[in-house]
Amino acid sequence: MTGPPDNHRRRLCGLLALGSTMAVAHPAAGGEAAGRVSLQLRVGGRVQRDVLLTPETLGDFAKVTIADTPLRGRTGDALRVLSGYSGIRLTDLLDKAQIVARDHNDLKKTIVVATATDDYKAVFSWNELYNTAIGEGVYVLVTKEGKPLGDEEGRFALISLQDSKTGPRHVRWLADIRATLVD
Ligand SMILES: Nc1nc2c(c(=O)[nH]1)N[C@H]1C(S)=C(S)[C@@H](COP(=O)(O)O)O[C@H]1N2
Ligand SMILES: [Mo]
Repeated sequence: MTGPPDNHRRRLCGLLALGSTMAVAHPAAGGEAAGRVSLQLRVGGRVQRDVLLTPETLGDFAKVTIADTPLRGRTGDALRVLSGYSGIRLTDLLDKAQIVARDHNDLKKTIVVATATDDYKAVFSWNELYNTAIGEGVYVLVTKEGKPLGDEEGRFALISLQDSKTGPRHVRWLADIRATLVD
């Protein structure tokens, strides 16, 4: 009576171990992240000066502790909870870069596009960022548990905390933030 139950137990343990690994690993932690990890972030476009960030040069920007935030997909499905992050307010970065406004109404037709290395994009308007509560909740995530973000998110990611569906504007592998004047 030793053979089959032992085998069975071993197989069961294997499955349990596999299950628990899958529960903690992010879907993008494996092959999908290869070559996509954003090592730096450029803030540019229609600005006075480009701002270049690396994990070593977060410099004078204030790092804020981000409260636990449920990540919800486009259809409202609960994906996971973001926790342990710190971030820099997107408007702090834009203030440093200084969006160019030549005409009195230029800012009102300025959009800010956040782009990842896989070309995933999230779009904000100047009014949304500087003239609504949503803007107060848009952060570039820079650390998790006090360390640089892991490969599954790139060293930089973006989140819009006030969105009802936080998934779509959670930009992993964030590499570029660009101010643009719409036509
Ligand atoms: N760079 C990048 N970020 C992305 C995506 C993507 O394909 N590429 N997918 C988005 C979508 S559709 C959702 S719902 C969330 C899911 O969050 P998670 O994949 O980090 O769990 O990530 C978003 N961020
Ligand atoms: Mo999504």
